[in-house]
Amino acid sequence: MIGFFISALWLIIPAYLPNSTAVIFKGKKPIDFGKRFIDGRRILGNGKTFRGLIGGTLCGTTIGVFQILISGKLNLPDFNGDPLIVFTLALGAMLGDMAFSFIKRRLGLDRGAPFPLFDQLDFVFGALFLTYLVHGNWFKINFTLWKIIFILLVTPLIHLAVNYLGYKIGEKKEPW
Ligand code: CTP
Ligand code: MG
Ligand code: K
Repeated sequence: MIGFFISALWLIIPAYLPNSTAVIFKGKKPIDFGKRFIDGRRILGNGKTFRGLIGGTLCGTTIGVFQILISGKLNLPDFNGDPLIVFTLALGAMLGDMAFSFIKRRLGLDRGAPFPLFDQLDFVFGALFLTYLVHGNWFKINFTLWKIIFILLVTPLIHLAVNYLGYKIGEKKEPW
């Protein structure tokens, strides 16, 4: 039982890390180049920068490769020993985060405005979706329905705790 919880969290770590490290890597150049959408609002907003995207993806991939290396010793999922799988999880996380910034702007929510549950889960949706698309076989074997449900339930709690920490140490403007 405990193995189920630990392996579920283990599988999603390469997607967790990009989100928290993007805050630390935050850059200046916004991915939407400051451009506006047809509704007159920013496409993504100043909270999505190239540095954040690249730094977050690299950090997620790095920890994933490290996980691959130690997975055998710990008897945990080994991502097929494939760095592309952990890269996909990390990149998917950042793309999911961007996708929901796009949706937030369309809903008229300013950068940083809270969008409860979606702020906490956008990167998980993105990571799972992209990995399902690109590595479908591996995904179906490793992300069972119960693991996905567990991840969706526990992630908002972990996310809030980590962001609160980031807020406290001054890296984040809002505690969400
Ligand atoms: N960040 C970044 N580049 C990214 C993602 C995040 O630079 N691709 C940095 C930004 O400084 C951002 C912070 O990480 O403000 C926190 O990320 P997030 O909460 O996702 O962004 P918000 O500022 O809340 O913007 P949005 O309303 O668009 O989600
Ligand atoms: Mg936010
Ligand atoms: K977000």
